[in-house]
Amino acid sequence: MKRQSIPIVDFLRETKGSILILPHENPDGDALGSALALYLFLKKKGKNVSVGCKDKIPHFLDFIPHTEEIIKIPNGKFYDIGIIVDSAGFHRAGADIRVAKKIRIDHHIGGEFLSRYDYIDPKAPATASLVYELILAWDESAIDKEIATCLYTGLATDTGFFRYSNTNEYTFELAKRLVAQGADPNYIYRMFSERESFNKMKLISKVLETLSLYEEGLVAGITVYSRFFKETGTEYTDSEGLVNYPRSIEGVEVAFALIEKPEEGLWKVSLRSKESVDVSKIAERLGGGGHKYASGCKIKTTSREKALNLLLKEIRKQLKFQHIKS
Ligand SMILES: [Mn+2]
Repeated sequence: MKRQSIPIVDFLRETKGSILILPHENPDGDALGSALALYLFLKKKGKNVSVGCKDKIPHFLDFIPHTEEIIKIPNGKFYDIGIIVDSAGFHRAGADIRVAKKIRIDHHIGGEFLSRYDYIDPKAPATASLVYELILAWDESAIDKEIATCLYTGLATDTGFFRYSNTNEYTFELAKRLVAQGADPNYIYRMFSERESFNKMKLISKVLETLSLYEEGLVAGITVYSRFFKETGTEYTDSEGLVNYPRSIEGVEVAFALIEKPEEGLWKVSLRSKESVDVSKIAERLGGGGHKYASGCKIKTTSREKALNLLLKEIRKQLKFQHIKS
């Protein structure tokens, strides 16, 4: 472990102001795990701290300790300090936030620089690992079973339970420490992965009907029409992770999910790659961002055909650029 001096630690140690911690909208395991771990730690340190989220906590993450204490934003309140975690910028909170000082803790490449207390490391396997380093630099003895569970959830979910390319010696070292500090790997895996609803299975079956291959099988995609949610009694958050189905096909280098959001007049795009293609480049050209292997963006049109064509054009460019396709 690194054990370095981290500017945000000294800043938070001194402050008496109110702190609002923010995961990104449609939060994933890393965003919520990181936010709640930092929240529990700062509370132990006697800080005036809250966690705010625009969205309802998805069922597969509701086991993370203290999710019931998350407040709904925007709430019109003013905070001295806003800390956004696992996000490229403050806009990712998806709500108007009134804070005097903005700070970012994140492992995405690029993004906004908000203050000299930002703690950003694109080499970190998860934002949870940065929160762990922050706590380590301040007071390791404060880590209890609940904080370890939050951090392990962030680390495990962002590494696909230790399968993705951000899984390395450091990832396991951190996991080992968190298990020693009380995180239960089997419990967290079961809670996250094995509590699917019957309705979600029905949604998956509808979505798989839309599965298509492009570019001689190098690209695979699915479409999640908003009517699917109504037809199966599911909701938008149930579309999380479906992009892993096209990704798992042999020979596929780029996988995508097109998710219809008619109320916003757009299609949300999730992009995944397996080995060589940098999908963050594709997402960036469409106004989004993320990591080499996992990125996302939004395409402003209600037409699925237009969204698909625009997306395929950018995917093709990236395949050519990286000489995956001649
Ligand atoms: Mn993350």
